Amino acid sequence: MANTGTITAEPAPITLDWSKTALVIIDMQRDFMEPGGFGETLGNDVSQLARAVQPIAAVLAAARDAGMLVVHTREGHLPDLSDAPPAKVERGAPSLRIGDSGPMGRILIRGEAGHDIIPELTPLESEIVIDKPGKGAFYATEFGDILQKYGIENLLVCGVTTEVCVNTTVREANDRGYRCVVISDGCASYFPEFHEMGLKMIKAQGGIFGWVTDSAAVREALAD
Ligand code: TIU
Repeated sequence: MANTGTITAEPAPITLDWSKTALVIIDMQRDFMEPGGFGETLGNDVSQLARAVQPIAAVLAAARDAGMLVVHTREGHLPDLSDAPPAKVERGAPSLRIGDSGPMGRILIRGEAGHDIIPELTPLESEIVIDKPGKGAFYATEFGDILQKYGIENLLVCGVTTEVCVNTTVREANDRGYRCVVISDGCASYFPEFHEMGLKMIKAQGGIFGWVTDSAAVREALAD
């Protein structure tokens, strides 16, 4: 594999040094993807997210083959809820609140079955897993330090949901100087229109937050 590759993307193609690039997979957890988890307690149709799994699995396999740094994130809270702001726990009228017991254990709590990454995308022992209490991967985590340690300048970003944790993380990363390339078919939302607009917001105005590509274009660039 060449050290650099050019990904077809919008608003323009982007050439990346693979040794300075990480694949970041956001919150592909049972709590968002499966019935009985946090996503469904908020009133969402979780089946909307399934379409992102296969494209992510394909990019993950290619990234592993290429020896790329892979980072998985998980949204969730400590069992005593000490890292869960009341403003988050008390929000809205969910069927179960964060910390309540559900069919996959306590909702959005670290160590519970619902907090696990789905089996199709289980991290390898060698891969990094960032546990985050917020929507963005940088807030109150070691994510920034780890990217710096590995000399990362570019992020290939996918996961769920497009307009919430993916967009928040991309905005945080963009302000910190990372080039973010978002994999459109590797993201999904409970609201298809938010998915579409969430991607448009990233690539508009000459790529105000980053670039948008798809899983086939990433695999093609990695295979070159
Ligand atoms: N509700 C929703 O769309 N998303 C979240 O609460 N978290 C993530 O996006 N991971």
